[in-house]
Amino acid sequence: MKIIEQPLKSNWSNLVRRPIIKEEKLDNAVRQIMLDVKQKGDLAIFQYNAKFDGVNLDRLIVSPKEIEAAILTIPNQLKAAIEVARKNITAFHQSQHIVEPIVETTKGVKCWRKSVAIESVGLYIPAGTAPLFSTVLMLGIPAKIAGCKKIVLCTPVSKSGKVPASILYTAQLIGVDIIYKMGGAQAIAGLTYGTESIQKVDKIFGPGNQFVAKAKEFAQQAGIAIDLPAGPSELLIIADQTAVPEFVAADLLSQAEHGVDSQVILLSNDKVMIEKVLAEVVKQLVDLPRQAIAKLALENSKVIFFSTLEDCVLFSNTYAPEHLILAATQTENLVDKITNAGSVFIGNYSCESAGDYASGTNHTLPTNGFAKTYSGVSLDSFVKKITFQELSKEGIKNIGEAIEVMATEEKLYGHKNAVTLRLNNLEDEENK
Ligand code: HSO
Ligand code: ZN
Repeated sequence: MKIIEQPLKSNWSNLVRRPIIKEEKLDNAVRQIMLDVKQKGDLAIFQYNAKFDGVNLDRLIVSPKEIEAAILTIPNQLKAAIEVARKNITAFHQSQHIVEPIVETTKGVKCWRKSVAIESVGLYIPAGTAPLFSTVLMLGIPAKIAGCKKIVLCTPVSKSGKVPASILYTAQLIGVDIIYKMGGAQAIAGLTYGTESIQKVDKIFGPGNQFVAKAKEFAQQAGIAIDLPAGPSELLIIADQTAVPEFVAADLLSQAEHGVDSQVILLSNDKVMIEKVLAEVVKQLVDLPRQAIAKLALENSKVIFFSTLEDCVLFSNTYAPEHLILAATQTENLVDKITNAGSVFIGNYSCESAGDYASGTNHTLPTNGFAKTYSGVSLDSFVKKITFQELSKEGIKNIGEAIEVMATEEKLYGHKNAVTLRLNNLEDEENK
């Protein structure tokens, strides 16, 4: 990992830049996949599944028998672990269900807002080198709490044609309606346009590789909502002299093992701490089964020394990390200064893995600097909020004149008339 000392503010914009992905080729390839699926439906999906995943299927939908068989293979210990996560994720997301009050803004003018579930949602679950069944919990639980009527899931399958048992188990546990065997851009295309066997959805959720992320962009252009613009996963750690080097190194590696394009960044105001953490990284890396991936990710990563913790937080705000760990004991002061981050882990015992799996917060978070403007997935992601208003006779009398004056100023006499007619009508009524 590259160590940088006290970089000048003028250089920060270079340091926060993420590796650039070559766009043009990707754009053309994904555009073609979207078009093929739109025109040829299931046939195109089967063909792309064969081409990219090397699997020849005769149906896309997972059968009830396959699900039953998968459930039987799940050990009790794993079931119990999933239950711990399910309970906490449910509790946290349930608490986001807030019924807003009816507000009488002026006597006779009542306004309120209600959350209504998005009708159908599609969850993309990456499989590949690591089947992320935890993402089924993170997306499926809030979808259920929100009351989405149709929840479908898609995930790529390997040559065996089987969906990992942990994904099937978790999907049935939280009540997913249909599971499709398809991944990559073709899966997003299927959810966007619908095919003979795939139901088109209103909103698509979930992380994925560059192809999936690009396809979600196209889906958006086709009028389907998406959760977040996705990019490779990131972790930034701010460690002071009270951090525990073993913990910090383990956290950096936990994120680095996700993919070769993962980014991990360590900021510290203590040079000795930096040395200890780096030594630990080398030590712990040897025992990681995914060390080849983690090593490559570490090559992209940075260690930066700042003389103050304030500068560490300022830099972090400029970087806007997906995950931020404050590996320190006196954290209150720092927490207040955080303005950009997807999810924050406070103190030496709050590892990112806790939020990745079981503490209750969502692990679908904004990457690539989008934490400056976007929030992670939550209950809100599965609803839209409709505003309502009801004006009584008294209400329109109270604000009518203001509307007339404003509409006149905008030269929109039609708008003004809609009020004037009612006010005149009320006056006639009163004079009878
Ligand atoms: N750190 C990942 C989520 C994840 N980790 C799933 C393990 N499984 C992106 O936030
Ligand atoms: Zn993770």
